[in-house]
Amino acid sequence: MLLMVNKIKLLILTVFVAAISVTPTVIFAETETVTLTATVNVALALTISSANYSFGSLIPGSPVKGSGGIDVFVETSAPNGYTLAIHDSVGGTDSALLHSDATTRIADFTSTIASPSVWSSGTSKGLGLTVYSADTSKEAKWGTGTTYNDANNAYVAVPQTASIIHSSAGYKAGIDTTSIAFILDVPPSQKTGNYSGTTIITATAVLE
Ligand SMILES: [Ca+2]
Repeated sequence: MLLMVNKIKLLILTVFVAAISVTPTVIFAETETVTLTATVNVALALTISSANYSFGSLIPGSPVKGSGGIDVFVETSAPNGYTLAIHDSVGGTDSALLHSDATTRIADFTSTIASPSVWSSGTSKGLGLTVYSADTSKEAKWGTGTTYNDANNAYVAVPQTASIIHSSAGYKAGIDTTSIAFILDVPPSQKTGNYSGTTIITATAVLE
């Protein structure tokens, strides 16, 4: 009898275990969120439409302006825009244009960046620079010209050390373009021959 009771208990236990095994499994799930952060530092890219500016042949007294201006392209994330500066690293009133004798130079135009002046054909002499177009706020001092050879352009000497010729304020999402051009005339006494030289354009991001 006792054995029978135990068998019954065993049977009950077996049924009970089987009942647990068919209970659906409970699935637990949790989520976590990953927050991404990054800081982009200020960058600036400067390119120009042409690295050469040829005046060709010049007859003293008849100014020449080359065959087109140079577009200066600046792309920057700077919150307050950028400035454009120019210099020639040549002291005194000399321009970058140096004779192949390595001694004789063509003079700078007389007006300074602080106060550009319109070219007086036949009277004005030297190498002059103008800013004739700007996507952002061309300064009024550069005159009302809109093309590289516009008679309403106002010109300056290229200084020895970098000086700002244009300020482009504010952030821009794309490329900002400023256009510059040169003019050249010399006195009748200017030594004949070939002259060449370089000027340097600098774009500087304005952070604050
Ligand atoms: Ca100069």
